Amino acid sequence: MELSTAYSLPALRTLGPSEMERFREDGFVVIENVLDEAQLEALRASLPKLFSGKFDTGVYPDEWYWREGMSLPDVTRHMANAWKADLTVAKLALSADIGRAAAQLSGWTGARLGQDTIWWKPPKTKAVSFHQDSSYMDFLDPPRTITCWVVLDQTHRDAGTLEYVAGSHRWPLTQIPEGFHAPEDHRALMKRAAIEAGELDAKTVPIEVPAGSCVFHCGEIWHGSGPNLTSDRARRSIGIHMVQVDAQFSNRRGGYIYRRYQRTGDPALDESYFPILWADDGRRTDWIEGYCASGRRG
Ligand SMILES: O=C(O)CCC(=O)C(=O)O
Ligand SMILES: [Fe+2]
Repeated sequence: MELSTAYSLPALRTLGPSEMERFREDGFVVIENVLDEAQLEALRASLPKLFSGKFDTGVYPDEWYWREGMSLPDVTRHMANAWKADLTVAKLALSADIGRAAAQLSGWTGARLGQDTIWWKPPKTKAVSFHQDSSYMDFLDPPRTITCWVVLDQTHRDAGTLEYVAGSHRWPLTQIPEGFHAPEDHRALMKRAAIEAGELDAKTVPIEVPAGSCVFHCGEIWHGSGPNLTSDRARRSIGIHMVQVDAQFSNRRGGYIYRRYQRTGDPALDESYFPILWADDGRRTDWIEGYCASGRRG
């Protein structure tokens, strides 16, 4: 295991026609045995550190929704772009192997990190509403994303695992949902979208996989997660949301957080904020390895 560089994940280097086919048909594909136990332990240890505001780099994540002593105890703990704060999350989120697999599955020439998201559901916590990740990508052209959902605990249908509607990536794209956290019925928006898509028999697939698995899903697929009904299982995961290497800021509205990183009069994505993980011409943002080792970006 390399401690001071972005994670090397060889299991993601061997995706073949059957994984491509699953991803194209279902909109998601499960790859098991990607992270080893040491990597998982290190990532699990970062979560309580981050949510108590202990940041390796001294820099805040871009989004931080749950705080000890301030937030409701029974909602999912959620944070975005923890890679800017925590060097262990950075080693995962900036992995070239995740970027290469994402580009391969999407048919892109390369992948940048759009953002990372932490999802921590302790026992007896509430659901996350079904949604399509691409609804949040309005601020980019093309408005597309692919997610690598990294599983830190063995998942279980009663412990609020992620659920997909296979094939729902072919339904129309909807607007950003309201009431994302702790909805009454986490599947309600998906059911409405299913009716609009003329899909009368939409079935959800609960993902039950071992810790260390990665699930890649395309930005258009409907997914969400139910409450953690158990009293003894944590459900922790990290989403790595990637965008096409040559994506640019769009002329549309949207992106109330990430558009702050747009330079005036310039639609280009800056590698300081949207680093290139992998590209078929060999490009990879040059400060990544140094940053993972020391927290410095050059
Ligand atoms: O982990 C969850 O419950 C939600 C994950 C998700 O929506 C994502 O990674 O895109
Ligand atoms: Fe999502």
